[in-house]
Amino acid sequence: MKLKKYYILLKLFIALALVLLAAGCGGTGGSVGSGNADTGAITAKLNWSGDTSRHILSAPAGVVKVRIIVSGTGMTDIQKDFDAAVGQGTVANIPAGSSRTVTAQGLDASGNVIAKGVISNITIIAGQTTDAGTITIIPVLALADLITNGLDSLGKKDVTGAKAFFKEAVDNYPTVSTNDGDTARFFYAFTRAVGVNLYGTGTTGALGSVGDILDRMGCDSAGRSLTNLAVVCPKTLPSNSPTGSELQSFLYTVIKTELEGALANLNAVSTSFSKSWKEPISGKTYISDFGDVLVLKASIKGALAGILIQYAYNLNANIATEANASHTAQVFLSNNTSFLTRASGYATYLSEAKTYLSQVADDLTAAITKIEPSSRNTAAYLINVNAQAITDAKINLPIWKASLASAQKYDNGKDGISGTADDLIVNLSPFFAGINLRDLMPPITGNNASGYFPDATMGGVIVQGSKMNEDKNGNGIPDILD
Ligand SMILES: [Ca+2]
Ligand SMILES: [Ca+2]
Repeated sequence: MKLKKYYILLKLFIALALVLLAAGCGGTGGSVGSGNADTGAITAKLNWSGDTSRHILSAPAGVVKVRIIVSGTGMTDIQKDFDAAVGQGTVANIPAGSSRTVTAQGLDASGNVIAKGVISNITIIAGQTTDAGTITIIPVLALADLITNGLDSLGKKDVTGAKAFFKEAVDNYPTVSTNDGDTARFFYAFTRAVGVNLYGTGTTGALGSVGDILDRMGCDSAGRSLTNLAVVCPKTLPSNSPTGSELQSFLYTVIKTELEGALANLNAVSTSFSKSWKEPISGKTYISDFGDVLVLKASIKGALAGILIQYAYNLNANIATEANASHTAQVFLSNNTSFLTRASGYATYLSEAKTYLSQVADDLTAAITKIEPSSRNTAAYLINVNAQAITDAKINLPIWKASLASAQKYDNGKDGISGTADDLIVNLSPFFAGINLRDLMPPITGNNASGYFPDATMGGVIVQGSKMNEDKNGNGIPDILD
């Protein structure tokens, strides 16, 4: 073969290869233009048959749209939709990096995912186009099957497995408004709220899971079961154990994000939701309904408020150093002079916490209204409440909610509701404006208080009736700390 002829053939081959790359096997692929030096491109072929030995050219009936999602650590998901009939498309600007996952979804006219395929461990190189290979796409399970599988897993105390099924259900059927749709959203929220990941994420940067914390503390990988936790950790903590500040950031980023996601799921559950299921701890079958949704919302918002409040304060300390040396509280505090002082940005975090806590009162009030009727408040339901607790909550919830913003009276019963001399008067608004908690501490000697609180009102929170410095045994130390 002469050189010139060979050159023409080579050019033809390259052109053909480029066309194949762009079009995949006739399926919808992503071919990608790179916008700047930090991003790369990806191309993939889609095989709709579930049989990798042959490529089926077109998407099956019912698939009107193809969604390509590129995800990975340290990047925001990049997703783009293509008309299934078009057969090719471009996804731009994928941040360079390794361990990227490419998900291809076949969407029906309602936006439900009816077929899906994933290819993982793809490396995106800046300025280059990576061939991700062939993504085999197979039909996903029906919503009812995903719910059955999820509840079965839950019944077997496999919270992590259940969570995966419910996530799949919510991800694949985001627009279904039936009771099955509500069931998926409720149980995904429930399992993601309780189903923390006890295994390491395998990343070396910021803490990504509870398992990462256990790993850094040198704890055994055995015994990491959500329903039967029995993890053994070393007596001497490794020097790279998480610091107080790292734990705070973990709560604020990882856990808060997960809880906010759960809240979004619950906000999409309709008031008519009702589902019978086997609660794994007792093994009994209960009904969950919108009353449970409201109680779960209140619990999650309470947890979010807690995360925001802790983040408003400096709680940093080298935990390993302090714990390994068995330092007393006195030494700990002198080593960590900023501990319990306000962190930068505290006003914003405390204000957000206050808003959540106000909503907790609203959600619990709505839950009581839902649960109280005698037809509903029975043992057949997961959450039922005794009559006295309902009466007390109706009195105290409005007072507690109002105390977030202004001084409120809790009657002590001695001089009746109308008399106020005996009342405990609380105003939480100074707390949410931001109090330096370090300044409110009593003197500490060794591990014990050695004097009174400097301010028995705790920064103006306890307006009347404070017993913080009550000292009936006269030993110079508040009785609540004796
Ligand atoms: Ca009174
Ligand atoms: Ca005392």
